[in-house]
Amino acid sequence: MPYGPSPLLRSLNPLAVAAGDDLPDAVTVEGVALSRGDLLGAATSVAERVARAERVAVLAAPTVSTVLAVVGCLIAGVTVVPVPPDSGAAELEHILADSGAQAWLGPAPDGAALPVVPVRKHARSWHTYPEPDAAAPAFVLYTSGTTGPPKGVVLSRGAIAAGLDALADAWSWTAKDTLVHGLPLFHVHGLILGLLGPLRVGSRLVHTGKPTPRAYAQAEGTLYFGVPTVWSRVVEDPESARALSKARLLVSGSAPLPVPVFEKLRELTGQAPVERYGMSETMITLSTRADGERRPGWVGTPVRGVRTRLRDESGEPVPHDGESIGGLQVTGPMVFDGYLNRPEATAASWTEDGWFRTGDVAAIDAAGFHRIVGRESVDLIKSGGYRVGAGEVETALLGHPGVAEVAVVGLPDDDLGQRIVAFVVARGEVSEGFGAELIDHVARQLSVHKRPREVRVVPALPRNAMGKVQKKLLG
Ligand code: MLC
Ligand code: AMP
Repeated sequence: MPYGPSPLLRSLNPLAVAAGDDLPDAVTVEGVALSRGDLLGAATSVAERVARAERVAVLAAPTVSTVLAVVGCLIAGVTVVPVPPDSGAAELEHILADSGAQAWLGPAPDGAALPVVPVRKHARSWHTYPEPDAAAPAFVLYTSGTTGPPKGVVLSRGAIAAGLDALADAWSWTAKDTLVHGLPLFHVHGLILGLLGPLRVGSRLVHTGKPTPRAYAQAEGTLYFGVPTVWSRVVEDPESARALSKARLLVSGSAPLPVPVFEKLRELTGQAPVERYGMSETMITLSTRADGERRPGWVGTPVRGVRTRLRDESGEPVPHDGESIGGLQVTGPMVFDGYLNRPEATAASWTEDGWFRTGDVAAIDAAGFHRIVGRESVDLIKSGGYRVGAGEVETALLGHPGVAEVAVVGLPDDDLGQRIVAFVVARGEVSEGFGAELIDHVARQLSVHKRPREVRVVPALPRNAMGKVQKKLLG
C-alpha cells in the first residue's frame, strides 16, 4: 500500500475518533458552543430518527441543525445530500430528483414535497451504532459541469477518512488546533475539511457565519481556511490581517491565490499562506506542507497516498520540468466513486489505466511542486471559489422570454477571481431593468451564488464558420 496505516481501520464516525476528554466548545456555530458530549448525544438522537432512511437532503446553512444532521447521518450510516440554502427552484428540483433523497433532515425549503424529519437540538441519545462499511457513500455532493445540470459526486466514508488523515499529516493538524472559517457547509472545503476535519482530528472549530476579515480577526484560531476571495478581502483590511499573525497556518484553496495576495498576506501577518488544490471529486490532492516550502503561485506536492501525472492531448506523458504544461491526472484513496446516475460521465473521467482526469492544466517541477495553470474548458467558471458551469447559467437564461441567444463567460475579477458575465442577444425591446431582471432570474432558478454579476446586451454573438460561439472573443 503506498500510504501509511490503513485509514479504513479508523471509524468515520467523527466523534468516535475524536473521543477523549469532553471539550466544552468542540464546535461553535451561530455563536453557540457545543461540547463534544452535546454533539454526540444530540447527533445520536438524530441518528435514531433517521437510521431507516438511505439518503436524506440537508439544507446546509451554517447552523447547529446542519452540524447535528450531518454528524447524525455519519453515525447511522445514512448518505447526506447537502443542498445549498440559496438554491433556486430548478436547482432544488434537479438535486432532489437526481439524488433520490427520501426526506429533508432539519429545516426544509418552503413548499417542500418530501417528508421532514426534525433535528431536535436538545434531544439526547447514547445508543451505539456499528461502524458502516468504509465503501458506503457518506455524501452525494452536487457540482457543476461544463454543460447540463450539476452532477452528484459520490464520496465514500473511506475516501473522506483518507483525505482528512492526509491533510492532518500535511498540516501537522492536531487536537491542539482551533480551526476558524466561515465557508459554506455544502462543499468539500467548508463541509468536509471544515467540519469533519476538526471532528476527526479532535481540534476545536469556530464557524464565523460569513468569512469576513473582522470575524476571522476576532476568532483567535490557530488554523484558518479561506478561498482566495476571503484572503484578498483580508489583505484589504490590514488591521484584521495583522490580528492573524498569531495563527499557526493560513490555508488557501478552491481557486488560484493571486501572487500579490500571497505576498501581501505574508507582509501583514508575517507568514506565507499554505496553498492546497482539490476538487469535489478528489478532495484535496496537492498541498504545501506545514514544515515545507511555500511558493507563491504553486500548490505544493501530492498529499499522502496521492500520485499525479501530466498528459498531453493525445495521452502522451509531459515532462515534469516545471515549464511544460499538460492535463493533470491523479490517483489516491480520497478520490470519489463516480457521478450518481451518470455512468458515461463517470467512465469519461477516468483513463483506461485508472487515473482521474481533473480537467485542470498544470506544470510539475523536478521537486514535485505543482503549478495549476487553469482549466481545460472555458465553460467551468470559478467565482469566489464556487464552481459554476457556463452551460447551466445559459440554460437558465434561455428560459427567460426576453433572451434569444446567450453566452456566459468568466471574466477576470480582482475580488472574485472570475466574475460571471452573460452576453445576451435580446428578443424584442430591452427595458431599463432588463439586466437586473435576468440576474434575479438566475438567482431564483439556480442559486444566488451562480447569478451573473453583469449582463451585457449585444446585437449578435461572435461565431465561427461552424456557427459555434467563440467565447474567447467575449470580454
Ligand atoms: C445579492 N444577493 C442576492 C442577489 N444579489 N440575493 C438574491 N438575489 C440577488 N439577485 C445577496 C446574497 O443573498 C447575499 O446575502 C449577499 O447579496 C452577498 O452575496 P454575494 O455577493 O454572493 O456574496 P459575496 O460577498 O460575493 O461572497 C463571497 C464569498 C463567497 C467568498 C463569501 O463567494 C463564498 O462563500 N465562497 C466560498 C465558496 C466555496 O466554499 N467553495 C469551495 C468549493 S469546494 P447575505 O444576506 O447572505 O449576505 C472546492 C474544493 C477545494 O473547491 O479545493 O476546496
Ligand atoms: P470544486 O469542484 O468546486 O471543488 O472545484 C474544483 C476546481 O477548483 C479545480 O478543478 C480547480 O480548477 C480549482 N481549484 C481548487 N483549488 C485550487 C487551487 N489551489 N489553485 C487553483 N485552482 C484550484
